Amino acid sequence: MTLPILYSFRRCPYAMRARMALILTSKQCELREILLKDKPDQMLKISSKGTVPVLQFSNKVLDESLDIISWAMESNPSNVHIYSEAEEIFSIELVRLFDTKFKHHLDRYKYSSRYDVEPQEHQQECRVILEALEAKIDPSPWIFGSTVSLLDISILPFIRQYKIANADWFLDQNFTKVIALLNYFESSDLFTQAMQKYDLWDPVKNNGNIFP
Ligand SMILES: N[C@@H](CCC(=O)N[C@@H](CS)C(=O)NCC(=O)O)C(=O)O
Repeated sequence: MTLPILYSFRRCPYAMRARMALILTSKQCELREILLKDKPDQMLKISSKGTVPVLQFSNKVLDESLDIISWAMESNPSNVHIYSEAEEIFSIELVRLFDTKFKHHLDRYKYSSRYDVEPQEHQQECRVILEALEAKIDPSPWIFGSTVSLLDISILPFIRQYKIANADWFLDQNFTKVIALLNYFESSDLFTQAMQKYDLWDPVKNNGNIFP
C-alpha cells in the first residue's frame, strides 16, 4: 500500500496540529521534513501556495491543516474527545480566533523588527486573548477533561510559541489555568511524539520517514 505523503516542518504550529491528529487517529504517512526557505519542487507542484502541512494522496491533496485533521477524524477518532454540540461551536470559534487574531499579533510580537512594529502592543493583544480563554476553561487536564480534543491540539502550538517568545514573562502572567494546560501539553507523550526530529527530506536520497 502506498502511504500518503506529509510535507511538514517540525516547528510549524499548523503542521504540529496535523501531525498530532495523525498520531491520535493512527494514520500512517511518509513524512518529508522540509525547510520553509527551501521548499521542494515536488511540494510546490501539488500545492502552489507553499504552506505546510500538505498531505498528498494518489488522488487528492489536502493543504490546509484543518482539512487534514478532518480527514484523519473520519475514521478511528476514539482517542479524541467527542464534542457536544455546544463544545463544537465553542471550539470552532476559538480555533478561528487563534488562527486569525492571535496569530496576527503573535507574528508581530515575535518578529517585531520584520514588521517594524512595537512588540509590547502585540504581546498585550495576545495576553488579552489568553485572559479571555482563562475565564472560559477549567482544564482537567485537557480543556474538556481527560481526553485530548481537537481544540487542545489546534490552539496549544500557538500558545507555546507565545510562551517561547519570553518564557519568564509568560510564566509570570495570571492566566494560570492556561499555563497549567500548556505545561501538561508540553510534557505529554502526544507532543513528544509529534516533535520527534527527522532529517530533512532529500529528493535525491528520497529519505522520507514512516510517521507516526
Ligand atoms: N492555513 C494554513 C496555514 C499554514 C501556514 O501558514 N504554515 C506556515 C508555516 S507555520 C507556512 O508554511 N508558511 C509559508 C512560508 O513561511 O513560506 C494551514 O492551516 O495549513
